[in-house]
Amino acid sequence: TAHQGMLYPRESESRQIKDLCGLWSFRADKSQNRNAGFEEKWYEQDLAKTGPVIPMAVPSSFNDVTQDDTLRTFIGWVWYDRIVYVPKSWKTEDLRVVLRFDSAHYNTIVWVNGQHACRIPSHLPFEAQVNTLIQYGDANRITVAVNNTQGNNVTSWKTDLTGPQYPPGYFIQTYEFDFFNYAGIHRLVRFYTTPQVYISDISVVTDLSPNNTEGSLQFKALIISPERYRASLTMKYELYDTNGKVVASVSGSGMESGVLKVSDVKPWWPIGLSDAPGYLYNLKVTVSGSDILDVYKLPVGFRTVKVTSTQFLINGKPFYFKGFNMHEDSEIRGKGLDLPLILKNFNIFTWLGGNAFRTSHYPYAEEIMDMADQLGIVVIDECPGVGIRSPNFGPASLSHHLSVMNELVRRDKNRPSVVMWSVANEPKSDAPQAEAYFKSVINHTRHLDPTRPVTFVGNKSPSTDRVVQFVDVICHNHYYAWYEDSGHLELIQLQLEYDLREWFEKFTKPVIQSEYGAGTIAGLHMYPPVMFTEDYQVGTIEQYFPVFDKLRKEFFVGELIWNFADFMTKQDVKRVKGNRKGILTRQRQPKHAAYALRNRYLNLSLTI
Ligand code: GCB
Repeated sequence: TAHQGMLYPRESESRQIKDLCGLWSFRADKSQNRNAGFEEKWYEQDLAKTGPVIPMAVPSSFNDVTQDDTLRTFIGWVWYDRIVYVPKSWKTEDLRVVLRFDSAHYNTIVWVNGQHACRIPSHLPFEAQVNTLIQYGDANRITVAVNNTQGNNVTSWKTDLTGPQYPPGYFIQTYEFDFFNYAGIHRLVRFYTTPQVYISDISVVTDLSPNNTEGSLQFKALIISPERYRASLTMKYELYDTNGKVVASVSGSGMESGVLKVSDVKPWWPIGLSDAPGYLYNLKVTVSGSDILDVYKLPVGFRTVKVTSTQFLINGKPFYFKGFNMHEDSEIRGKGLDLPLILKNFNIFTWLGGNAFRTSHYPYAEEIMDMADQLGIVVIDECPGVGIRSPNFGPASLSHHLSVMNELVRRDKNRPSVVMWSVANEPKSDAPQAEAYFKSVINHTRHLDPTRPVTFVGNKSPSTDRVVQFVDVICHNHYYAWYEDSGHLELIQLQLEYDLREWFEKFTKPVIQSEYGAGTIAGLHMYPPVMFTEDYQVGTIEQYFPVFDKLRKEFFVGELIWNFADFMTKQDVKRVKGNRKGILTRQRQPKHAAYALRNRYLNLSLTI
């Protein structure tokens, strides 16, 4: 059942939601061994009674909210709690009450009224049924402990560095990935209810006739029900168009799978390929006994994805990715969900003429994915495996990786925007152990979802790489005239064309330039261009374009610039208050390169 359940909480005739976001009480456990919270059982009473607390916003990263540097760089457990009233009306045998966290970074433990509710390692949604833990019509205390240190697959957590240069009990965490290790309760926290008989999961797979006029939707639902109801359940599946008209429906007793056919279907098209991109139907699933029991409405889009040796086809048409790598990152809230920011990002995105992004380097909030579905923006959905290298090709890391893929596919499998899975970013894919490791991860992902291509995003060369042989599309990162041949813009075209051709010639698979760019401090200018000026960023990307255009006619299917916006990183001599390769500043204002890219993207026809 790893691939089932955890549908996004949606209100319906049968489901209610109670939002638990807002200000919570908060404390970082700065005790010498970082373990006082567990030893003193802070979850057994109000956090404020066990020591001083500060208010903390949920959702938000905690790091940048205060003026306290020891909190910005804190390593270990932070504790949150709040009191919440649960309505008396929820006390009925017919109702399940579920406590849901959309995401917290990383290892998270939750208690309700001092009793353990759930524990989860990272990033993706987690939930627990809490009926027996709550007091109805009364106050309830929810306590959450979150730890920002990570398993040994990406970072190391060094404790008690000794020697004259460190104070006693000194902690540092080193990590290789190039974004700040923001932590906290990053996404929404809610109670939601379902009936005891409930729709736990729905999976859909769509298909289109060759001329895209007829659509079929295969569905599979997982209905959970107490034994006594099971024989008498009837399921109804109705497909609504955007005018609220039912265009197909089917029902039957105990029916958990089937097919809906739509003639004259409106396919889900990427932006730029149709006047009505991102067309979504609503699949309404109703479970009834003698009465209606549960109702869930799932947005669905009809589209197909197929990869040939030279093309990426959406609905049978060659698709060219023109877009961005992004990050969930902004001032003050760090990685915390922020709806105005999400809207601003998408408004800039469409203003720039983009049609695709990669969720570098972890799964993004479901609210972001919803927008991509609605706007017709194409997504490469990446799991949080950054820089995997030895010693992390072992069985423990592999099994963790497979279960993260289960969770990611479970969460995003029904999204038309998601056209490809990325299982990792820049692993050491030339290491001998990488071969068997990634063969397993990629095969596993294909098995979970046979309808979408699978890739990883790499930075090795065709002669040394051992993993590209398993992927459907080659995603290649390279920073010509930046990390090597620094300053030599005149080399980009030659090197880029040589590399891209070499990839294609060896593997005969379509190629995407999945990262390229140049660090740029907004406002710095110099001509002829030098590194870190806006002129150099424009000069860089302008060297890539002619090669992209030339190879598009052959096997090249997309360009994703690094990065949409500047973002925070750990402190490093190569970083100036974060990574400055954004074509926008961190405040989402355009650098000169944004205009250059906009000019290209708006004028680039999608068909060759
Ligand atoms: C990369 C990484 C990305 C970095 C970027 C850079 O290859 O995938 O996480 O931020 O390069 O700017 O160095």
